[in-house]
Amino acid sequence: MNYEERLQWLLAEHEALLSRKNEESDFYNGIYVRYQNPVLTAEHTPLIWRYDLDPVSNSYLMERIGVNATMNSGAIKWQEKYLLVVRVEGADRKSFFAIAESPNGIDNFRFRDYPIVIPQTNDPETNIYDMRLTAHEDGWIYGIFCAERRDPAAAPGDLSAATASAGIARTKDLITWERLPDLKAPSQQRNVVLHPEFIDGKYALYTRSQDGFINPGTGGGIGWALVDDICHAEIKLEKVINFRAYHTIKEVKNGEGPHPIRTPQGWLHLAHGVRGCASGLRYVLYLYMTSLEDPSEVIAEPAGYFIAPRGEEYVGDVMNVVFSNGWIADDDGRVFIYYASSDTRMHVATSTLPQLVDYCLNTPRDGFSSAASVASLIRLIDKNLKRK
Ligand code: BGC
Ligand code: BMA
Repeated sequence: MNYEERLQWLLAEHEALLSRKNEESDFYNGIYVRYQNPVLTAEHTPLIWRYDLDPVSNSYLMERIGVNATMNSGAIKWQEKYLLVVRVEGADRKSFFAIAESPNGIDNFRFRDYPIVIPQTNDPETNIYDMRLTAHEDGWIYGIFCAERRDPAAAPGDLSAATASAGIARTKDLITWERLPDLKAPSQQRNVVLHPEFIDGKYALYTRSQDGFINPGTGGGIGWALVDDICHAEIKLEKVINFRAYHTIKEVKNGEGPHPIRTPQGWLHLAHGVRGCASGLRYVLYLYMTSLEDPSEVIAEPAGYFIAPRGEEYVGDVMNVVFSNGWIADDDGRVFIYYASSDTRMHVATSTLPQLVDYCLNTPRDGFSSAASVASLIRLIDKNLKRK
């Protein structure tokens, strides 16, 4: 093939991938529907990002800028489209944000031509990732993300020690972003999420304090903090609202996913839980609910995970991981849950608010022992066997 033939082939393959229809998979649990194809992969990124399409300067039609992964995406419905603020990770390991939009939320996601330019503070970070979007009642759309820097206290030969803090940006049009100062906090913070409503006239943040870059240490779980001024956000008082616990799916770490969704029965939350095993850390997703009167008070939490890796989802750059920082509650009650598998690609699962609330309110809670799990199981078996 000559240059022109190869280019035409490349364009046709790319278009076929982007316009491929996504069908429901045969996975069934009655709680949510999984789809056959990922909604975004590195191959979905535009060819104009990766190739120099000038036959003179790129006669081999080579990739000039490699993309490694499309993962942990924030989500929002915007002008009748389902929009993801995707964490795109380059072959150079730097992450950045780019918007991909779809007419139906399950397929035909297309990236805009340009990535998002996030202005830097006067302490520029090395890497940014995992944006949570919140259309706040103050009229702005906020994006809170992790801003990572080399640990200033690292020994000269230690090129891994890092610090995580919460970067804050806001926009009104999802095109131009204003950067606010990073969240001031007594500890490192990676998973910070803005609650969509004012609480007692203040901004409310879900937090996850951590003693070190990886280790939550004494950090007990997902926290809650009220902030007076989002333009100079500072955590003064942080209380833990969703605790880690021994021998659960969130023994090692947990963190809020996207912001919770208001339902008549309470705020519906999606979070990730992490446990250690011989092959490393295992990341799964779980749901819990908090009260409408006090969003920091947990009122329901099913035992165990809601989504865990399955099939090809296990495989990727960081194996055995599902992670979510974006979901969309549609006007008709449908919920689109966007999750990444193994830090590599994006998927969607769909459900409805009544189903997810039913799941939260009627799935047995964790009894924290094998004996308690057996007791729950026997209660269900008894109930089923007593039916005529
Ligand atoms: C990576 C994140 C990861 C974090 C903690 C960062 O350098 O980019 O994906 O969650 O380290 O392991
Ligand atoms: C982190 C997260 C994600 C990532 C996960 C697994 O701590 O913040 O960025 O998906 O680890 O690598």
